[in-house]
Parts: sequence; structure tokens; C-alpha cells
Amino acid sequence: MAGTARHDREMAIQSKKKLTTATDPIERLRLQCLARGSAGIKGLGRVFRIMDDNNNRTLDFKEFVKGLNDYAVVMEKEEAEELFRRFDKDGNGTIDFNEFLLTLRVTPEEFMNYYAGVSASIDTDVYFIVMMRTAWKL
Ligand SMILES: [Ca+2]
Ligand SMILES: [Ca+2]
Repeated sequence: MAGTARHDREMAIQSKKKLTTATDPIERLRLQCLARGSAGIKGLGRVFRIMDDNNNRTLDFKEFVKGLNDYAVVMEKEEAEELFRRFDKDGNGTIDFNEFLLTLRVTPEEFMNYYAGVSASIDTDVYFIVMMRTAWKL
């Protein structure tokens, strides 16, 4: 596990560097997540859950904007709306976990690696597993 921790730390340092130049809001959000040391899908899953205030496994616009503010991705309302549309791929007015992962470019490999780790641990996070299974149709 030491190797993984080092990898996470390096990723965090690199992400912080990139954050100083990144302008695309989606890239900034991705980097913010990485910079907090939760690399990849696990961190994003946590971000999604934190944003999902009413626990219905989708993000509406209000939750989305509040979540962005929490992650220090500050933007104008128009910009946030534009960003929301980029996440909401099917245009139904909410962002589900699948859309969230796709937009932030989590690869199926990242997911499978993480999922294998989760399945092996006792500390199973039901909310997260359900979301991931649905997202990747497992
Ligand atoms: Ca919600
Ligand atoms: Ca949607």
C-alpha cells in the first residue's frame, strides 16, 4: 500500500501545480479532487456524495453549484449552467454518477482497479458500490 500512497501524493503535488494554469472548469474540478489527495474514482465518488445533499444519487443544479463552491471552483451563474449542461449528457436536468464519472474522464480500468480493492475490504460503502455498479452496469 506504500506505493499507492506515494503515487497519490505525487498526483496531488502535480495536480496543485496544474491548478495554477488550468482554466477549463471541468479540468479544475478534476484537479481540485486530485489535489486533495483522493486520486481517481474514490475521491470523485466522495465528492459526488458530498454534493448530493438529499442523497437521491443524482445532483440537481443547486447541489451542483453548492458543491462547486465547496471545492473552490468559483464561477458565474452562466458559466455554472454551461458546465452543468456539459455534465448532464442526457439533458434530463440532473447529473447522475455515470455522467459525473464520464465527464471527469474516469476510465473503466480505474473503476475496476478500485472496485477490486473495495470488494476485498470489509469496510464496504453501500452507497458508493450501488452508484458504481449502476454507472458501469455491473
Ligand atoms: Ca441530489
Ligand atoms: Ca442527466
